[in-house]
Amino acid sequence: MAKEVVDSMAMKRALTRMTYEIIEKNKGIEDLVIIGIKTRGVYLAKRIAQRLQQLEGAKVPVGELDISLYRDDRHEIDNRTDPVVNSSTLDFDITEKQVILVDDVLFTGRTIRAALDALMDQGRPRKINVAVLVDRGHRELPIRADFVGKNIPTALDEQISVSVEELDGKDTIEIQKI
Ligand code: 3GP
Ligand code: 5GP
Ligand code: MG
Repeated sequence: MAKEVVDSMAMKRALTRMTYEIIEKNKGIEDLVIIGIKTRGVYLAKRIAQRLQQLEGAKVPVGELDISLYRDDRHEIDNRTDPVVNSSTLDFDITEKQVILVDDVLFTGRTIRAALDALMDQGRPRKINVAVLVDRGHRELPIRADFVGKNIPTALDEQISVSVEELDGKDTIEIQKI
């Protein structure tokens, strides 16, 4: 049974707070680019970019990375397989930029590691920061997020389900046993 742990208002507030933190930490939005990890990370990246524009009055480039678990015969989520980057839509150069990498859930850290690899192949950013809506713990690599919406400690047999208005018709974060 799914239990709602974050409702629509709380999710919006968390994204707004993260946006303020990004502005503060980067001392403005100059040279900032935002890259979302598909699928839901992209919608969250776009929301942060919208808020940055409202608050600072300037457009920030938004790109997408498609990362999936590297196995053709995969029918269900298998965290024993390392993620790889499938495709990316970055129509801007990241050299010397301050990159904010956005994902919905941070778990083992393997997705972020794959994303960092892919970004490094594309140029030399001045700095990369990680923003996630949910940190559910259980890291397997020395990776952490710089901006966190909610820390939600989980058991390994629990799953976090993030819904976004654009895709799922609602903004919520739920937790359930699998
Ligand atoms: P997302 O693409 O919007 O992030 O990985 C495919 C989808 O499955 C993801 O959606 C994610 O929300 C969901 N998912 C739920 N639990 C897990 C998990 O433990 N590992 C991975 N990789 N994805 C999960
Ligand atoms: P990691 O690579 O850190 O183990 O997992 C991060 C990626 O897997 C994220 O893109 C996220 O979508 C997905 N993921 C891992 N655990 C969960 C979870 O409990 N819920 C959801 N929604 N996604 C998860
Ligand atoms: Mg994701």
